[in-house]
Amino acid sequence: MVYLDEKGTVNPVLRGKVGETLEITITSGEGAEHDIVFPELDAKSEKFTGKSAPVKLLVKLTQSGEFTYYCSIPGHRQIGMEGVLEVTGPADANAKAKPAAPAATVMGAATANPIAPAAKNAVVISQDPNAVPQPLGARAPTLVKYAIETVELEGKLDDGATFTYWTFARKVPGPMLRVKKGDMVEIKLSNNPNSKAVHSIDLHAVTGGMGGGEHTQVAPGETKTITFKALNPGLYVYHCATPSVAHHISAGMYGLILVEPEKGLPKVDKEFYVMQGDLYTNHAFGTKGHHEYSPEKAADELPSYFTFNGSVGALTKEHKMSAKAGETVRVFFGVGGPNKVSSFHVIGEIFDKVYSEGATNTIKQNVQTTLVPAGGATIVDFKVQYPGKYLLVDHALSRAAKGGIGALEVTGPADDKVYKASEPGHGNMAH
Ligand SMILES: [Cu+2]
Repeated sequence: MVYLDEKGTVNPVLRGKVGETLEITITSGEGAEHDIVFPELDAKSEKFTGKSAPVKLLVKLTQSGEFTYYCSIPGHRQIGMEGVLEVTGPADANAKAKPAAPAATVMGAATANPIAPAAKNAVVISQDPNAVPQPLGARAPTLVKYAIETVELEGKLDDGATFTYWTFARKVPGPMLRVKKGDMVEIKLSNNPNSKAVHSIDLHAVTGGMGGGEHTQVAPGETKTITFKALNPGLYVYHCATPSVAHHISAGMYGLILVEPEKGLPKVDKEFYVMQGDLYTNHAFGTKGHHEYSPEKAADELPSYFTFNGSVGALTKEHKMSAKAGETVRVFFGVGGPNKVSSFHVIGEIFDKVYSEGATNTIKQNVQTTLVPAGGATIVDFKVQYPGKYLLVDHALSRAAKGGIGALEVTGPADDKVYKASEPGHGNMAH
């Protein structure tokens, strides 16, 4: 991505003299959202897309020197949208006064961080953990087709808080895909015409083509298709692979694809779909109002939120995970990230089996906590033998207070040969 002037010069050097005002008229030649900023001169255009009217920006040349201009949409500067403005002439007296202390104080006050009101049209984006496709059974390899739309929308982040999510099919995580080893899998990716960014899909189950990321970069309103052979069984993460990739993933663009081994997985009574994400917003955890993505916090890897299935309370209030005592339970658990690994644990339970890192051919038994990498997954199986509330957590437990918690409700008779207490519990560790 680059800036072009009317002669077609890439990222042209702009020139002016101190005291002049530079007028820039700018449009977009493609679908994604852009802007132009001159941070050293306090000038910033409105954001625009291919559908916007041309945007005008006036830049007051208050001091001489060489200044940078670039697109402030995360990732765009890094992939080419950057140029230079040269200002010549005597330094202006007013401009010199600017860095003085009183002015700087006023600037500081003006750039406090007020939050916009929560988006009124915000929708529930959290994926239902029960939305697991049926096991495929013993069948011959076949052609499996998926059509997925990427959608940007205002979503509920927490009580009274909203966030601009980027999604696969309007949910976080995106739909769980389930195929069999040997299948040919067709992925048709469409980007909603109302999107502002380009999106794509990279599935870790794919061999070649950067997992699909190389050939699925779709501008708003576009559709692209890839087909791959599911060569290796296992549980794999998929995610958007458009720069800045960390932004697209953090904003919700991840999901899981299960490639069943030939004979499938052993049968269980209940299967669930859960994914952890670290979310970087421009306000602290718990602030009511509308949050936007913060590239600065992402660069420092300091998440304001941790989520299980996209939002705070997704698996404690929005959706129910339940089972009966005596049933066998399986959790397909993945970490979208983008950055933080998970020490996945269920409070009051032991994993009877763990398919570490989503590998279906090696099984560990009797595991308390299992490590799941960013961009990785695991399958855990356990039999629930006692009623109550079982909390799903990342055992880096500060994260539970930032939203990273879920609950599995087990009903049925209490077997005092399994567990016995002298006093009734309060059962309310999840807020
Ligand atoms: Cu994307």
